[in-house]
Amino acid sequence: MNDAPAAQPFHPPALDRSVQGVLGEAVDRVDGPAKVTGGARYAYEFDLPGTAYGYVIGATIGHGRVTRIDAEAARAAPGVIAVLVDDPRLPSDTSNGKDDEMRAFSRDVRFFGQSLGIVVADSFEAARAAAALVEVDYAVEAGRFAADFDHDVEAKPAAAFVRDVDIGDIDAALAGSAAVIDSTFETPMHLPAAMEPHATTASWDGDRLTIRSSLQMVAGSQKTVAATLGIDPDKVRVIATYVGGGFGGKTGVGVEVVLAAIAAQEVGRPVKVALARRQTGQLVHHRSPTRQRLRVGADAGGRITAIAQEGIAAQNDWRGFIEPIPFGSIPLYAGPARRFTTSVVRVDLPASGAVRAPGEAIGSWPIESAIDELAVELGIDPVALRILNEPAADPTTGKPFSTRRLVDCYREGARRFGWDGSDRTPGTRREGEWLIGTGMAAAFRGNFSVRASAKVRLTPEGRAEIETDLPDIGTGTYTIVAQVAAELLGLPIEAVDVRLGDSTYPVTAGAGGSFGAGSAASAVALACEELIDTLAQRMDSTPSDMTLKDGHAIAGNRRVPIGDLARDGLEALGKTAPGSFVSGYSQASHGAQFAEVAVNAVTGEVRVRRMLGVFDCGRVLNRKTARSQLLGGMIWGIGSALHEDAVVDGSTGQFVNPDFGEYHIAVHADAPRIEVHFIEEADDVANPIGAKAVGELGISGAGAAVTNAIWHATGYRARHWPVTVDRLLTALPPL
Ligand code: MCN
Ligand code: MOS
Repeated sequence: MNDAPAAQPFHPPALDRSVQGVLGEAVDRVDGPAKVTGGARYAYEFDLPGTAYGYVIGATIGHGRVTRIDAEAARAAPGVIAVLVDDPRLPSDTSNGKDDEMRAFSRDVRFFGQSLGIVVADSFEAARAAAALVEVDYAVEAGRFAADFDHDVEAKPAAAFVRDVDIGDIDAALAGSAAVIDSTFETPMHLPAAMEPHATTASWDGDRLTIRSSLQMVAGSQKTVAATLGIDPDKVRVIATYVGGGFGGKTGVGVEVVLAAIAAQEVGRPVKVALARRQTGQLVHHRSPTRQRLRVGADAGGRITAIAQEGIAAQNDWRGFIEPIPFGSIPLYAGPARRFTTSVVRVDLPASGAVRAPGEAIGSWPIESAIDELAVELGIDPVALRILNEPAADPTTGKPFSTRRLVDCYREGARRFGWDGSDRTPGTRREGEWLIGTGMAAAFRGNFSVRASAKVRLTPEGRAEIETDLPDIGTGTYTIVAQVAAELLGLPIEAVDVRLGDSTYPVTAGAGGSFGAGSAASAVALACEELIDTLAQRMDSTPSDMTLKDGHAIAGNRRVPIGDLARDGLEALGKTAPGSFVSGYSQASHGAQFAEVAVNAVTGEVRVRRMLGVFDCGRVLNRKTARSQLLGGMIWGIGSALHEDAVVDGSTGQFVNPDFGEYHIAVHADAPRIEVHFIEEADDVANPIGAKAVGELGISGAGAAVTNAIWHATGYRARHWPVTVDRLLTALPPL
């Protein structure tokens, strides 16, 4: 295999020749039956012989020092096997040199709930009960438990993933503009709140560790666990066969994974650890709160003259991540004067980190609100204003777009939704008590080209077996990987077996950044290309003269079962890597979001009545699972606009509402009729299979469409998410 990144986009020719007809189709999830019948086993469901249960002991102050720990009562509690808190043999620093939330036994408390150790018992309940008996005294120190956006703002933080943009003279351009918007927005903390708990079963066989865990990234997690424990990565096997959601919160490994491994070694038995729901607020990263100032200027005709998005995020002193607030805005609109900045304020809280669509999920709201405000100011239809300011090339870097069908998304969306942008006067449509409004916004998510590899094996039985370490976190990986192989090798989908999420399988970058599907599907396609070459040789033919269909190879007048051609078991390893050409392009997924809301003029209750999105995400691998991804994102958009708000107690640094009882997300009753449509154009720059990001696209712009619709219904311009009744009620027009 040639590992050098290609200098030209490579489009596997088999993609254009294949006739099986499954790729892109709305194929049911191949793992669906296992999931609904309970056959799919998740990390906490492995019952290895002798398994013990661990419970993380959390600090009950937000900042300070532990002065005394007394675990005697806990050790004497029923069912307790061990309490690991004050044993000199324990590693003194598991922070890995950089991640303080990985500190398992530290006496320096940096945030509420930080691990002080672990109780191991013969049941979860016994471990949890005993953890409550551990006596801890503290020297409490004052902490910064709220993001103070007015003081000590650090510009250009070194860790920022998007570099600041400063082109032209913003102030002068705004001063000379016919219309100017200058608005400030605040977004709260969001929790990734995956349904499956953060859970791990750890077991040792001699010096070999196996971690069965709920993780988005297998190879990366293997490295982190090994580095944290100071052992060779080859001695660590990570298995994540089924993952019940992660939403960014499982992109790294949490301290409970390391604690499970240490505890299993200590007690000489497998140990399972799951975080209780309330612990996830403390031991899993959250989406940073932000303040964002938007300034946009335009000439009288509506052409943007200046655009600035200046954001401030919050982060603790150690985590090397800064919410990339303007990431998606940078390439979005034309305009000569441009300024996009990310600053940070420091807090004494658990880390903020990547939560579904870091950057766009919260950055898309202010910019899409400001564009809506500008349209009102100019008296131009917001759809027309966006089309008018659609750039021909990346307006910041000048690079060509790989593929960009945003204008088609606007037009198709407006047509299907029945958008009428002619009268945007707010508060004019009423149905009894209800004020009705419509709103729209752009959706965009930067697309990443990353490395991935996958093995495809053809068996004498005419089946294909695929292995890759990319997990399926609810996205549909099992299904799309099977579809690619079935399509290219001409096999019924039932003849493909997919094995995922194991560090013994070929490496991918994991399920993150919405790069999982495109990269892994490309690796599978490249492996299939190689197998097709061999099959063609064995048919004394060429790939272009051979047809693969329904388990047979057909060339000339011969039709041979593929299993017969693979009698010795054919195998190929496909590897994709971003070509050297990738850096010459600006690439993203796009979309247009439309929403209709009804706001009760008496109570302030908001009901989203319908939503519609049209999306450009390159080749669609599976219309059903892609649609589900976009639906899920759009529903999160509703939750962002109306419900989600993680609250921290300003006196203790404790999350007040980290469980599903109190952290309100959009649920079924909040999700209206939602339509998803695609504008499909394969993007050969993105990756060989031409598939762009889907997982994080649907959330982008969705909340903005909702709040723009609320403005149209009521005249209330939201400046704080979520738009709760108390915020809206005082701003409603008179009855
Ligand atoms: N897909 C498609 N056509 C494409 C791209 C994707 O049909 N061109 C479909 C496939 O079904 C694929 C899925 O969309 O499995 C997601 O693909 P992709 O956009 O590549 O995203 P990843 O596989 O990298 O998954 C991670 C992504 C991220 S970063 C977050 S956060 C997120 C998301 O997916 N978390 C999720 N969607 C989630 N969905 C569920 N159910 N649970 C989560 O935790
Ligand atoms: Mo997604 S936040 O990149 O896991």
